[in-house]
Amino acid sequence: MSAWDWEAGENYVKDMLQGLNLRMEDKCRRRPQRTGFLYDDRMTRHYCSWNPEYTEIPGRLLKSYERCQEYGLVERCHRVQARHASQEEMTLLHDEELVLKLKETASMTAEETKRLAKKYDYIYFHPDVYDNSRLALGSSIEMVDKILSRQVRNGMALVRPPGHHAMRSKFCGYCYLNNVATAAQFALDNYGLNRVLIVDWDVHHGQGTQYMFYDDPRVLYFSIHRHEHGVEWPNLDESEYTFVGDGAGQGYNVNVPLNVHGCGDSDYMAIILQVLLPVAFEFRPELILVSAGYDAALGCPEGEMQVTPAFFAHVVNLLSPLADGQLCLILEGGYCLQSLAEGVALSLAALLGDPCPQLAPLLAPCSSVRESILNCLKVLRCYWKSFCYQGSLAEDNIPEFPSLLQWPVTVNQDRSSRETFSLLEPCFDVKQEAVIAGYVQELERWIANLNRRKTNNRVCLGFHEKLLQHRSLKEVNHPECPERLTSIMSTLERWGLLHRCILPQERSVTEEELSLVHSSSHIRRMMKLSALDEEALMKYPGTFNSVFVCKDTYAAASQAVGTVLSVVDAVMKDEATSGVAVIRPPGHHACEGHPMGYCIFNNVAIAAKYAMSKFNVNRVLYVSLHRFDDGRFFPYGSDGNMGTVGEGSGKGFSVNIPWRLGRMGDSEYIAAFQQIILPIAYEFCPDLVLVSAGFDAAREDDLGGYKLSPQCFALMTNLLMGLANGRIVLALEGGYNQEMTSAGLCLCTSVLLGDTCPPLPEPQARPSPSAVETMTSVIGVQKQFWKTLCFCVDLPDEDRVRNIGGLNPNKDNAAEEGKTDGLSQDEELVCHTLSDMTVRNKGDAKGSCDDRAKSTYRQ
Ligand code: Q9C
Ligand code: ZN
Repeated sequence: MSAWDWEAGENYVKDMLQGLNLRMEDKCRRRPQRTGFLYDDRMTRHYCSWNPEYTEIPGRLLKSYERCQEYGLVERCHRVQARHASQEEMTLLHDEELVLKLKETASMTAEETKRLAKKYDYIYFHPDVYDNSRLALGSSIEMVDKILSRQVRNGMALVRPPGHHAMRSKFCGYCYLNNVATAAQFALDNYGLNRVLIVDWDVHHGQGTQYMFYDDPRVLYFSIHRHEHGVEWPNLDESEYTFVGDGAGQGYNVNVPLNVHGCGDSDYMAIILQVLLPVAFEFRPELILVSAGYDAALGCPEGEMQVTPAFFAHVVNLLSPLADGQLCLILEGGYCLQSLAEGVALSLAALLGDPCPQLAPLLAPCSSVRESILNCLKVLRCYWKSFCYQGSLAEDNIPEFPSLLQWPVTVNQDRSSRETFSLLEPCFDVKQEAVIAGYVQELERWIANLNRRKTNNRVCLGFHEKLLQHRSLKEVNHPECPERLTSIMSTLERWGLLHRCILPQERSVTEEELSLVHSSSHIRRMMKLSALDEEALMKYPGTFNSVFVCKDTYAAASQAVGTVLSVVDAVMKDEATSGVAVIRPPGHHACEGHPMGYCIFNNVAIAAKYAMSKFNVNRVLYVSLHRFDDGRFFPYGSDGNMGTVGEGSGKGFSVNIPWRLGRMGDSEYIAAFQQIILPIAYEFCPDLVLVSAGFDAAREDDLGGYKLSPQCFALMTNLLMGLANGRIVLALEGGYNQEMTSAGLCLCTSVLLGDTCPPLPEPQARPSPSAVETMTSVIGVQKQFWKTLCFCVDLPDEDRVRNIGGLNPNKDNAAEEGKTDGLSQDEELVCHTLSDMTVRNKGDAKGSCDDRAKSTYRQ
């Protein structure tokens, strides 16, 4: 629906809600969704007999499997049986001759295979290579089949040999048959899929996979790889960012070449947030295949990178709301046994929905990676409308990175050295050996310090009858009514979510706890309400802005605080992974000395101070997305503007995203998460995430006037779940359309319980121009505090890019018209309304403050 038509809109919303209800009620009848896991020790048989130590060794599979068992993950998975690929499957993407040749190697002598191997780049043969290649390929297809036939939600296949370097008629780089590419083709052919995303996080460029779908828009290939301007293997021009696809496939091949080694989580996360997520959300894949190599991980001699094993779990979490959760990891490279095994195990844990181990506070990406990212955006922004945060560079301006005005220059490799048999050469020199030894030490420390957070219960859900007693005496139909909570509770029950949660210890709140935020005069005044008669109560709040009270107001408001504190207790004591407080009155407008905007006590602010004093964490980051309309929307004035960034030592720890002009929807909120909230949050590295979970930005909410879908709230929750080791607590704030609020909060709870994030009802559109302007202005204000916000720079415009060198001259048809539906639909101002979803994060002292000072761009 491009233009909002209220009548169609209402029907649409009804249908959507009905669909949601059916889906959710159906879901609780079904068995919980499982994670598929495939390991078969037959695939450990082959090795390089000329150099048995040589990197691609059987121990890779064994160690990975052992680590998954040590973490108790294997028994939680649904075991999928390995199987051989059929002849037909092997030739889906490969020449028959190639398959035949591979088959023949099984009966060749060692001398014969050695001669054959010399014709290829980094290839050895072994009598079992053919059988294992068939097993690896068949197993990859089998896992995809299990996922697409909905027998499992997602899965991981531990296979050898790897596949992504294998080409139609050439073996390459330890790969014989291309497992991931063939599995994608299988999905297209057998399930009629139209959109498959391949994420290749192996440190090498999966050129085999790239070639297979280079002109096919149904398969989006995304790869981050070591390149060093072509000096690094496989030394191909085609690994450059300028290779964006051909014909109908233009824009559907995304290469992010790394031109330095030593890249770590900060570099990789910048690529994920700036390049992968925008494209992936816009593409809306029906299936995600991951070429899951772990050779970018700390300690791997092939990659010489420094990605921590936990990073891969975060990528799994960030991708999991897409494709209805259908995510399939297929092993590729990874040659440091410890970091490989750890990376595999933590990825599998993430597929199972375990909280992601916390990453160290992110720094700015190094300048070379920043340059690579900007070069990618330069060539991709004509295909993907999500890339809209970079302006266009004036003709006579020199960019920070001159390469933005140049075509990439690939260092020409002397390929003559390849004539000798590559597998007999050492893979790295003495100097590199020392570096890697250092990385391995660091890795060992990292693994020793890792404590995987394990709780038996996923969600602690707080609610109390007393919360229903607060009500407006004057307006029976006041939107902030007790039915808001009863409607939520009954939906939780109907959707089968309630019994899956644990309940917190019942508790009230002490005056001391209230005074963490509020003045004693305010507390006393609220206490004394119970002594007033009805007439006095009706008149009472006259002096306050949008406040009503009754004689039970104090009881309810203090119970609301008590409930959220008890949920925080449960989460901080690891009795539950995360929490939800179904509470009212809401809190986030309440000030130190007075109530405001339906709020009596500030639930979330008290929870933040409480967690600081009781659990010894001492920094709070406040992030708020809200309707602002230049100060003309409640609560008015400039406090909510983007220039309000905190004071004193708190400077930079308040982040306001003040929307103006038009009705914001899913696209704008998702964009703000990708562009602003996630980078800042990963840089801040909170130990607890508190969400002021208001649902009045949802569509059909008369007070908010925005149009978010309930699904979008679940998505935002899912994106935040990677932070703080999964310690996230949602506290209800506004939300005055009861159906929307119930659906929204229940979907959030469902996601916290480990269910798949429901798909968004509409495709991602380009965020409205006013939202883009707001976001770039916010980034402009905040970038002095947060080093990860370093991508709002001007890029050469399309004509200029085209003139630089011959990139796809006929790409115009691929660029789609952007949807710009924000401006035309300015809403009337609605007074005395609340509309926002705020996020408050809390972190500890040893966090990033010092680091941030140091974190200018690394070399
Ligand atoms: N120093 C996979 O990861 N080694 N294949 C190049 C350059 C070849 C990698 C050594 C690496 C092949 C699946
Ligand atoms: Zn690799």
